[in-house]
Formats: sequence, C-alpha cells, structure tokens
Amino acid sequence: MLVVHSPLCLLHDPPTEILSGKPVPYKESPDRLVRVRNALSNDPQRKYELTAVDDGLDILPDILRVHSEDYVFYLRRAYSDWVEEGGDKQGVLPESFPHPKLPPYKLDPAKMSAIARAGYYCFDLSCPITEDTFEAIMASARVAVRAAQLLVDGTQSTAAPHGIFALTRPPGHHAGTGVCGGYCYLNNAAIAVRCLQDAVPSAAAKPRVAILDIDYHHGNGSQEIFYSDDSVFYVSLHAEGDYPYFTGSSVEEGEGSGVKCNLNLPLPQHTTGNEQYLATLDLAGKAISDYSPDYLVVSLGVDTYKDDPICCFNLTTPCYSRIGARIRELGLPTLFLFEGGYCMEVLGENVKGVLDGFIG
Ligand code: Q9C
Ligand code: ZN
Repeated sequence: MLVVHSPLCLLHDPPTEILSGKPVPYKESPDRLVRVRNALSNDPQRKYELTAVDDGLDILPDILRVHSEDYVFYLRRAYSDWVEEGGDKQGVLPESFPHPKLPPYKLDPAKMSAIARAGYYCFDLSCPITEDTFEAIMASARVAVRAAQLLVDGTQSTAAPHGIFALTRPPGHHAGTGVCGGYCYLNNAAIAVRCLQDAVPSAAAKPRVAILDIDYHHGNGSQEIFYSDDSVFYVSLHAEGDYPYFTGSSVEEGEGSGVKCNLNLPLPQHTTGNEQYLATLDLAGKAISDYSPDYLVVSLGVDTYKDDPICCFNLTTPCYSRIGARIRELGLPTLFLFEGGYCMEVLGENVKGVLDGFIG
C-alpha cells in the first residue's frame, strides 16, 4: 500500500493547549506522525511503500474548493499579525468568540485586531497558530491531495479494492469552511473528496464519495462542509456528549438536497467496546453500500483506543484489523487519512492494524 507523507508536517509543534481550563503539553504532537511512519516502514513484510509528496505542489486551488478565501488568507497571516500586535511568541490563541446569542456581527474581520480575528476564525482553545503552523497545515493538505490523485490513477488499473494512506498531520475533520478547532486547520478529508470528484473533468457524472469517520470525536467540520451536498455521504461513529459537544446527534441528517446524506451514529462513553463498535460499523457500512459511492474516504482516528489519554471508548488493539477488514468488504477504492489518536505507545500499531486488515 502506498503511504503519502511530508516531513514538513512535523513543523507544527505548539508547546501547550488549554484542556479542561488548564494549560497542558500539546497532545497533537509531531511525534504522533513519527510513530505511525515508523510502524509502517518497519513492517516485516514490507507491505507499505512510503512516498514523500513534492513540496512544490501548488494546492491552493484545491483548498479553495473547500475553505473560504478570507479564512485561508487569515491562516497565512495570523502569526505575523499577532506578533506585530505584541502577541506572545508561543502563538495565536483566541480569547473571545462571536457567540450565536450575541448578534449582530457587522464588523469586518479584515479590520479587526489580530486577537479578535483569532476568535472569529476559531471555535476553541486547542488550535494555536505558531510561526510554522501554516507551512505544516499546507503540507498536510498537500499529502491529502497527492494521495487522492494517486488513488484515481491506481483505480483505473486494478481490479482488487485499492487503498492509499495519506499520513496527514495536523488532522482535519474538525475544521469547517471558515473555522479551525480541535487541532484541525484545513479539512484534509474534504479537500481530498473534492480532488476525487474533480480528477476527471470530462466524466459524464460527478463521482459520488462517502466519508466514513471513525475518529472518536464527531467530525463537525466535515459535516458542515457537506451538509447540503448530495454528492457526498458523511457517516460518523463517535462518542455521544463528548468534544466537540454541540454536534453529532442522530437527528442531524443533512439539509436541502443533502437530506439523508449525513448519518451520525453516536455511541456511549465508557462502555463502548469492540463488539458494539463493530456492530455499529456494520450499520455505517450498510448505509455506505446503499449510497453506492465511487470512492470511500476514511477519516482514520485511533483515539477510540481504551487507554487514549483524552477519550473514553474501550477498543483494544486486535479490533483495529477487524475494522480494516470490514472497510475492505465495502469493495471501494479507499483513501485513508490520519486524524486523531493520542496514546503514543500503540498509535503506530493501531493505525497499522486498520491498514493491515484492509490489505487482508
Ligand atoms: N476534554 C482530534 O482528535 N480537546 N481532535 C478536547 C476534551 C480537543 C480532538 C478536550 C480535542 C480535539 C482530531
Ligand atoms: Zn479525535
């Protein structure tokens, strides 16, 4: 299996985040990427072929099919504007947000102070923007774009279900059209979806894509981006009532022409183990098959693991290859993208488990 990565993804390395009101060491560390990369490259059967993306690949047009131009421009300028204003060198962090209960909001974000803009374009306290953040998030999106291109190329020539892994980091599924949060700045999965759909401009019909989000957390950004789009089916298994707290209910089923193209499958915190998880994954698989997509994009988080430091499901390591095997049974060209997972000791093993299970 091809694994697309970029060393530039390691650059984003904020010292701290605010967790339960307290500054703590940043959980979404560059070491996460190293762990996964090492687990895959040390595979005794050498099943994984690591390929570094060309850092010169211009992906701005691909990003702008998902994110608003003002948001991307904000991300690019946020750190320098912040420092110029006298902000801490540790990075941009908001302090006040435009709460929905306090409208109207008539001010132009372009004319706001850097700290005001930070709140305008972010929804929580886990997305500091450091000097190197923009370069890393662009590299992460570049990995997603390149992996999507390679999947399209490979799908034209193979009979067996084809899979590629995009080693994206920082992750993406919490990032919306114009907002960052939850360690996510650019929605790598959404950017990849649009690349898959636009890869063959002459195609008679626009390819349909299903996103299977198996990160522990609800992918509120992915849901928002595709909420009224019937060409993308989003299905998520996630913890009910945990972060990001305000989305992920089963009544959120899409709107307009996207009605019934969004499926949330919340699961209980603390008690969800392997068997309940796999049974729910089967429901997601059934819904994906009913949608009959041309491609599958998997938001692959392994923060469902029993000892994850910020999550509370009870999955064990052998479950991950069973998850991968069920994804393969869908028989679709599949693009896996890395999302969450914070238990460093088993992170590589668990991600590799899913991919091993898919390969069979
Ligand atoms: N008490 C991903 O897994 N902080 N993002 C959570 C919980 C942010 C997780 C606080 C967690 C974001 C991609
Ligand atoms: Zn997560």
